[in-house]
This record gives sequence, structure tokens and C-alpha cells, in this order.
Amino acid sequence: MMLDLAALQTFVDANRASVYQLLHRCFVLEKPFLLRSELAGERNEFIAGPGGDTIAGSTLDATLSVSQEAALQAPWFYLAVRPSIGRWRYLRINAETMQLDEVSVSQYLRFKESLVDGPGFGDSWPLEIDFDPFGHPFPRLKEARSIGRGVEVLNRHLSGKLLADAENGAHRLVRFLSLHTCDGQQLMLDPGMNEAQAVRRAVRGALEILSNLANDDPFTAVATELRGVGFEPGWGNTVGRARESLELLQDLLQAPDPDTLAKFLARVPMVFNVVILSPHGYFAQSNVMGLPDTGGQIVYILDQVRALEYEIRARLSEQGVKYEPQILVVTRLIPEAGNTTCNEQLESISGTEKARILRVPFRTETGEIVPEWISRFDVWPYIERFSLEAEREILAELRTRPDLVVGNYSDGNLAAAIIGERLRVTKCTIAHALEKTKYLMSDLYWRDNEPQYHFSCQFTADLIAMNTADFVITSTYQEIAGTSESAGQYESYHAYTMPGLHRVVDGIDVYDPRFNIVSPGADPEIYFPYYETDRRLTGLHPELEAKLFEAGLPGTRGQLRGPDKPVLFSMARLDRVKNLTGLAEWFGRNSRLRRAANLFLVAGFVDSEASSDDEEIAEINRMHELMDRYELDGDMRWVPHVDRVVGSELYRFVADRRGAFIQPALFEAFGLTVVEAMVCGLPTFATCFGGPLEIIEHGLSGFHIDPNHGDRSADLMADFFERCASEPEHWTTISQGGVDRVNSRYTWKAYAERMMTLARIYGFWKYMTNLEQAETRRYLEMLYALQFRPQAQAILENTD
Ligand code: UDP
Ligand code: LCN
Repeated sequence: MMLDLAALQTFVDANRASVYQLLHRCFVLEKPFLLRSELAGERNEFIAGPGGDTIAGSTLDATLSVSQEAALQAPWFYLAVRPSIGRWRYLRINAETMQLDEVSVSQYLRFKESLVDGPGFGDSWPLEIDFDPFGHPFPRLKEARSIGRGVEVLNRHLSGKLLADAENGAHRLVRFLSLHTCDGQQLMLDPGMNEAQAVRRAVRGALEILSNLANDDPFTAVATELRGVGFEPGWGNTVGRARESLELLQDLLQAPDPDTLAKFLARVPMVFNVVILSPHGYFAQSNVMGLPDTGGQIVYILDQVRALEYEIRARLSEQGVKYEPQILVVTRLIPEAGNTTCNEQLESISGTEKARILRVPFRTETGEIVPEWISRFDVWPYIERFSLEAEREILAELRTRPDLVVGNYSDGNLAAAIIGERLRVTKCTIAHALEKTKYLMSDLYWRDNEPQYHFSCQFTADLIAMNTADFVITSTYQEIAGTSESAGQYESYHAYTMPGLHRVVDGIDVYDPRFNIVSPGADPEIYFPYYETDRRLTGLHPELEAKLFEAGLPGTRGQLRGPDKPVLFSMARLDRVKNLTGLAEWFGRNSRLRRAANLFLVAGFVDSEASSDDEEIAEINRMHELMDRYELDGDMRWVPHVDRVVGSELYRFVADRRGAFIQPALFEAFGLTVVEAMVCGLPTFATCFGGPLEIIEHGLSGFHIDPNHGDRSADLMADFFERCASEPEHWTTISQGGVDRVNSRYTWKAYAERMMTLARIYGFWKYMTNLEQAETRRYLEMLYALQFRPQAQAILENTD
């Protein structure tokens, strides 16, 4: 939408009475802030009343419809307007004078601060964080539809520049090719060959040598002869591949274009060793699922490692380089680790040749090892020391520098920023779930949450990590830039204020080409459709039968009265945001759904004594209350968390009974259970807030539900079960739709190929553009030292 201020002012002037009434209606609510939905509610009611038709369809109405927030205190009415994805403008209207102005982001945030802290406060001079003046090394994307495809835009733009600077560009490309070594062996080009003209000649010579041989002859047959003209191994494992690679270089040295460049870089051996950081939670391969802070991120990383190792090894083999890639997942060593392996320093990762988990402890200021698990919200005082110790351990373990450092979640991303900067390697961050958007106004009212959540540290760490990364991987588009109606998770870091701490006026730009969507998948060895009967884990069926139906099974609650009914299944950690208690309530209230299906929950613990997590304990107690209140024991079964192999067969076991999966979260960043259930052929209902909005095509491969309208969602599920009872093929259509959707869009194979492409291309451009952003680095260091570190330190001081 175009925002035309002059037209808006003209409309306001011509309709002063109606506009005043509308503003007045909002003022009398006596709320300092109105969210988009609240603003829409007020607008709708006003429009339905007398005088409302003057506003309906007007330019003011259009502006209100794209406003994300209003901040108000009579006579001032401020609006945060989002005319299109990732673009923001700020307006204010004075209800006495009816004067309308555009204000800067800084003024808008200052007004918000004054509403939180009282008049006068907003006039003080807080730290304003602004990344805009540093200039951008890479061009910004122009179109919202390009967001999340940064690498393509970047590659196109920079290849153009390389072409424009022909001889110098070619020269740098040649230098780049002579940088590659592996295990002390020179690869690609002899470092003595640093003139583009000489390389052009040599390529011609090399192609002539190769022309006498068959395509599938091994490269080793010509290795000595090629070395004589300056070419080292790495061009291909066969004569045919080496020829193709040399021809691509020949084309690039003549006229670089983005496609040829991407194809050529895919052939250059650049990534051998990868470090993946994930400090918090219990990181291990078994007995950890369902423990606090231990969920999808662990599953994601373990699957990612297997896929990446396979991909890197396959590439190196095609490139003719004999090297076993090393991937290290670096996490926290927890001495008091219960029945997990989190107290072991090293653990090999199953399904890989050489990948391993390396555990490094958290230490106190005096160097003692912290023995117990620590919530992800309390890790901040330990991360710096952890990172420095991890860096030493990584170098000792790999016996070389990694080529890529990948951070996960806010703490891992900060550690990756610290280690990656010190080692000067390509850095990638993966948020998994940014806490900022999970809690309403978590920035503005940060002080209320500080004792429990320490967002002052977390959001600052996020800003530092995002701005340090060479590239950012997200699972979905909406994670970056939301939808036309709602802002994205990353977008929420663009401008916000934490009164008394800092005011961010340009924290991150979603049009930055660093952002790339690379969606995860579900391990095909574990998650496959229910109808692949040969692969089914039938040995587990008696156990699953007992989980669902056995009376009095210890640690469970509920005994299903109608065991033949289809099962509505949900499985998640028992966090508040997962909303399993909300689901129990919708189910309890909806007699049609209760008649049509039984509810089966796999979540946390049934016995609150077994949990050490406050939020989980509160949810356990609430679940019991709801089961009592709605007398759910005959229609609902609740069992504690299970491991993922059991979980996978459960999806299929429920599919055998023509059931469905429901993911009712208030917000879900991605939602691995959603793709797992779908690819197992279990029709899936999932929240419309977050990743599932993109994963599922409503009505084709599953259904979206709105967790804020539980009754409506329960009706939708009841409709589905009733329809399937009379029309069984409806179940099969949705089930197959889910399988097809995941297979076409969410696979680890595609993930690994794409991630390695990104690592190569960003690594290449980092070198080619000589991207030493010294000013930004210094600014980030200052933010770290002057703001993050004291806030982190304060956590320890406040708990002493
Ligand atoms: N999971 C599991 N057992 C449980 C609960 C969950 O194995 O009792 C697994 C589930 O199969 C999925 C992951 O934990 O692989 C949860 O990931 P998701 O992205 O759905 O949510 P997160 O926990 O990361 O918020
Ligand atoms: C964290 C979450 O909350 C989930 O939505 C994701 O699926 C998971 O991480 C893996 O990225």
C-alpha cells in the first residue's frame, strides 16, 4: 500500500468529527498500546456504528488496516504503519489539533518509552543502536519476494562487479584458487601461478592434455602431467569432471556470470571441517528428548550433521580429494547429567563416519566447573568463557581450523560469533526460535521479565550475532519477514526499545542478502509413511498398544472408553507456548469432537515431581486440573515423553487407526513434529502462527487452526473426523497430500546441498570483496563489552 500523508491529512481535516470519535473511542480504553488485532476490533465496531461509514474504505481506514500497533495518550495517537513487508513508517495525530505528522523511528520509540516509564523519561538520552550508518557491504534486496533468497541476489550483483572490474577480478579469482589446501596438500592451483593471463594459457594447456583421455579415466592418470602446468588435485576425480571444471574456469576468466560462478564454486573443495555450536539444554543422542530445553533443536542438529557429512564427503570424492570431513557439535558438559551422556567429553554421532559431540563445561569466575543443568535463560554469564575454552578444544580436536562455524539459538549464535571472529572463518547463524516474539511486548516490558528470562542479555546477544554472521539460515520465510499481516521474527529486531537499556533504531534489515531460507526435513530412515509395511517397527506395537490403552500403566493418566475411535494425537514438550493444556480444554469443551475421537497426548511428565522445570510443573498441574474439570479420563490418555523412534512409530500407529495429529501451539517457529507427522501419512492440524503456516497448504496437505479460537479449531477437527467416517477417501487424500508436501519441500538432502552452496558462495565473496568490516566489528565489540557483558554479569550478582 502507498502511504500518502497529504491525502491522509486532507481526509482528517474534512472529517474531523468522525476521526475524533474514532480516536476518542481508543483513548477511553485507557490502554497505552493497541495491537493490530485490537486496533482492527475498535475500527470494526466504530465502522458498524453511526458515522462509521465516513471512515470505512477511506485512506485513514487503509492506513489503520496496515498498522501493527498504536501507542496512545490523549491527545497523542501514534501509529506504527507497515505499508508492505519489512517497510515501516511512523505517524502521529494530535486529537486536539488534528495535525498529522510523520515521525522518526526514534521519536516513535521515545513516545513508547514515556508511556511505560512516565512523562519526561522519554526525553532522556538512551543508548541508540543503529547499524545503518555503517554502510552496507552488500546491496539490499529490492523486492519482498526475494527475501530469504539472498545468495542468488548477492551472487548476481557481485558477479556483475567482477565482470566490470575484469582483469583485477580475474586476478583475485586466481589468487583465491591458490589458497586451498587440505591436510598440508596444495589443491587447485599452484600458488606460484598468480597472473590471470598465465592461468588462461595454462588452462588451455591442461585441456589439451586432457583431450587425449577418456572421460571416465581417473584424474590420478594425469595428475603429474597437470601439476607440471600448475594444476593441483581438486578439479575432479575423473578426467571428465576435471575437464568440465577447467572449462567453467575458462568461461569465468573470460566473462563471469552468476550461474557459471555458482556451478564452478560447487566444484571447488572449500569446506572440510565444520563446527556447530549448541551450548544449552541436554545435547545427546538418547534419553534426552523431553528434558527441559531439549527438543527440536537437538533433532535438527543431529539430522543436519548426518546430511552435511554425507554431502561434504560426496563433494570431496567428486572433486578427487581424499579427506574424511570432520564435524564437531560443541555443547555444554554437564557433570550432573542423570542417565544421559552429557557428562562425557566426546561422543561419536551414530550414522556418521567421523562426526562427534564435543562437550565443554561452564565455569564460574574462579574457574570451577558448574555441575548442574542451567536453564537456557540463565546461561549468559558463562558463554564467553565457554567460547574461549571451546575454541582451544576445537583446534586441538580438529588439529586445524574449521572452515565454517554454525551457531544455533541465541547462546550458540553468540558463541559462534565470538569463535568465528577470533578464527576469522565463515559464520552462519540459525535462530530456531527467537524468544522476542514469543512473549508479548517482551522488549518494552523487559524489566518485568528480567528476573526470570534475562531478555536484556538475550536480545543483545541476538543483535550481535545477527550482525556478525556472514549468512543467516531460517526455516521459513515468515521467520524473517512474517506475512502481509504480521511482522517476522527477525523483522521484530529492526526497531524496538527496552526502556532504560537501549533503543534500537536499525537493528537488522530483512532485505539484507544475508538471509536465506533453508528448511529442515525429517530423517527418512525414521519417518516414513505408515503404508511402507516392510519397514514398520511392528516389534514396538505391544508397547504402543499399552501406551494408548493399558489400564493403570504407571506414569500415565486416563483410560480410553472407546478404544475403536480414531485418535487425535499430539506430542510436544510441555512448555506453555506449546499450548497442550489449551488443546485439552478445547477438547474438553467440544462434545462433538469428544464423540468423534479420543485425545492422546505425549508430553513432559504426568507426575510433576519428576520435573525440575518451573514452567513445565505449572503446565502439568494445569493439565490435571483440566482433566478433572472436564472429566476427561475416559476420553483422553496422557503419557510422558518418548524417544523419537517410538515417536515415529506412534505417528504411524495412529495413522493405522485413521487418526490425526494436532499441533496447537500459540506460536511455533518451525515445527518438526508437523513434518514428521505429515511424512508418516498422519493428517495434520497445526497452528497458523509460525512455520506450519508455510509447511501446510490448508485443505490439501493438512489444516491450519487458530489457537486463539479453540472452539472453532475443535469444530474443524470434529468436521474432519465426521467427514472421514462417511467418506474414508478424504482421510487418504489429506494423508497423501502431507506425504507429498514434505517429500517435495522438506528434505535433509536438499538442506545439505543448499547449506554447502551458501557456505561456498558467502566464503568466496568474503574473500573476493576483502570484506573487512572493521567499523561494524568495533561497534559490535563495544556493544558486547559495554552492554552485554555487564548485563550478563548482573545475572550472577542477582542470584548470589
Ligand atoms: N519429541 C520426541 N519426544 C517427545 C516430544 C518431542 O521425540 O516426547 C521430538 C519430536 O519428534 C521432534 C522434536 O522432539 O523431533 C520437537 O521438535 P519441534 O520442532 O516440534 O519443537 P521444539 O521442541 O523444538 O520446540
Ligand atoms: C525450535 C523450535 O521452537 C521449533 O519450532 C523448531 O522446529 C526447532 O527449534 C528446530 O529448528
